[in-house]
Amino acid sequence: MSDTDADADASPATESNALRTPIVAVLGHVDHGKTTLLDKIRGSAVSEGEAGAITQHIGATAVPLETVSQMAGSLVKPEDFDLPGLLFIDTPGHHSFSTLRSRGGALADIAIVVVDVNDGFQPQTLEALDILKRTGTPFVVAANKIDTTPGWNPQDGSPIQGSYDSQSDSARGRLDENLYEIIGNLSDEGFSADLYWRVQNFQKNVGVVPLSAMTGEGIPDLLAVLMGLSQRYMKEEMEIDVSGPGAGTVLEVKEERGFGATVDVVLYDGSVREDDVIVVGGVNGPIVTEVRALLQPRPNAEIRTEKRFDKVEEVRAAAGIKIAAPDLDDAMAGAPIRVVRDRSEEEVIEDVTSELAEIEVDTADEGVVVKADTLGSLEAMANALKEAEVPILRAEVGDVAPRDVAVASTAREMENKVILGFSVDVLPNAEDELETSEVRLFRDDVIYQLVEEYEEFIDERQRAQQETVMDKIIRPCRFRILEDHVFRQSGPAVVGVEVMSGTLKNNTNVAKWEGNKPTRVGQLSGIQEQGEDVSEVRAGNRVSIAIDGPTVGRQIEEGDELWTELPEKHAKILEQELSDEIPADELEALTGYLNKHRRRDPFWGK
Ligand SMILES: Nc1nc2c(ncn2[C@@H]2O[C@H](COP(=O)(O)OP(=O)(O)OP(=O)(O)O)[C@@H](O)[C@H]2O)c(=O)[nH]1
Ligand SMILES: [Mg+2]
Repeated sequence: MSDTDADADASPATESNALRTPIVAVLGHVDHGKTTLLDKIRGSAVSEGEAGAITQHIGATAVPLETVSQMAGSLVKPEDFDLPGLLFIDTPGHHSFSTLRSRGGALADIAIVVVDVNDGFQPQTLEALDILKRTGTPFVVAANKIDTTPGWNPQDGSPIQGSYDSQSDSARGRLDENLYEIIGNLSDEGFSADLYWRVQNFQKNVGVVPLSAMTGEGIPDLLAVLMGLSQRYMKEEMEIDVSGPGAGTVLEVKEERGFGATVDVVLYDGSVREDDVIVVGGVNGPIVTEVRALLQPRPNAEIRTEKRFDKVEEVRAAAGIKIAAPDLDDAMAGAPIRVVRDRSEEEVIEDVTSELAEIEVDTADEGVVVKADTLGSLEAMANALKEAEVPILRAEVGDVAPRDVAVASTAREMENKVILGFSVDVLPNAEDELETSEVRLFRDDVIYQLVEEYEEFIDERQRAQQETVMDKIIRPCRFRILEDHVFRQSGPAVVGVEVMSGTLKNNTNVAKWEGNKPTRVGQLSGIQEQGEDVSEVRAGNRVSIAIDGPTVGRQIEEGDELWTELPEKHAKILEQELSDEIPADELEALTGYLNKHRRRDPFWGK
């Protein structure tokens, strides 16, 4: 440890045992209490300082074993553990957690899914569970805000058993009801779950820990479960070569006074030292640079909000660390970062490139433009769009730039002249371009909402298009001249008819089938229903109509079956595009008309 200075001892991972800190991701729906829970554990007030109390970026906090055992009291005895503590990753509830990758897997070793006991499962709860399922990450559920149960008698900082014992039967009953609802919801999602003290095997079953991030009751239990789980099932995975070249994931790219662009990183393997050459995934490919300064947040401090960093010479996994180095402006949140050290630079660049390639999105020749704030969210967007069968022309990390507008405007179809922006800003000059182009921009901070907004736009457009088509198109109709209902022979002929199928409209051409051919007999010039002029009449009704052209007894007769004459093009559109939109009787008229034509010409209207 000769090259480690005194400052670095603040890192929980500097002991020679080479067991790294487990990485614990805190996930859950907006406002369910993730940041407050971490605040309670680390003794800070990050949540209160957040704009609108909403977490915008992923953060990291190293909590040493001593702090954990202080909080957990008798439930966590430091001598029972040889893990150095826990590294907590806070995530924004409105954001997808898949930002957190490491070498193709999940960055977190373990997760806490925070669920508000009163609010229950919400969209981001499900999103979090989906990702945990996909990545096979073990997790516990923190059933938070138990103090809001009506009639609750708070027991600050107490283990849950003591807290339970101090409640009235009715308060306990209410809480139990909510807890069983959560257990039921978990089982609906395919997880076998129970209250944590009933769980024997945490690898098979999900433990639910009732707690309050506000009063701290139940938090000792949560910490005991996390420590127990890590120590028991993950010790092997925690054994790393702490002096090997570091590997990590970029959480955020930030300007820091005096340093320029810096990256906040979660280091999950090896170590990083001052003057190490590093390779970082960037918007325009891997960036090779040299570490100028390693800035470590103090223990129990959130890297996201910390103002005072200790400058250190070396950091060992697992840790949250701010790295200052030249040329980091184009670094990408969510991208890999690797220390070169005794390997060849090419080899490490290759490593980073292939990891970036894993996340690359399938693109098509025609599709929408996607922008997202991090690689992980870009990947999540791409997955969501694939599921919704929306093709992507180009997908990139970064704010909406003029170039994106230019690319989107080259699309042929209006529905592809679109930019979908997830958690990104619009650069001022792109704003101007958007105003003068046909390109539409959709922006949101929730992936599924962004996809939904776009789908609504598509539906709306299709509906509008169909309506204009329907307005312009001639619709099929079959009708019959009634016996003894001839009111005028000709000029125009006025007869009583019954509409058999479809809708009869004024000003349409009337045809009669003779042999295999329709003959136009004239044009409808008036419809009267019970003495009133109408412009159309539905199947099943009897009306009198005036037809310009024919004479009754010559071109038409009592009892004749007549049809609205359909242009071939209209018949084709009706059959191929609108057959789901028109009523059954009209479809029958259409089929009848087509069949008659096709007896002569099988390809008519095709
Ligand atoms: N009564 C009570 N309120 C709580 C508890 N935990 C959190 N809150 C409150 O719930 C609100 C949201 O808490 P946060 O910790 O910011 O929630 P979050 O999950 O981090 O939210 P995002 O970061 O936006 O996803 C705040 O007003 C907290 O004070 C709890 O256990 N009891
Ligand atoms: Mg938060």
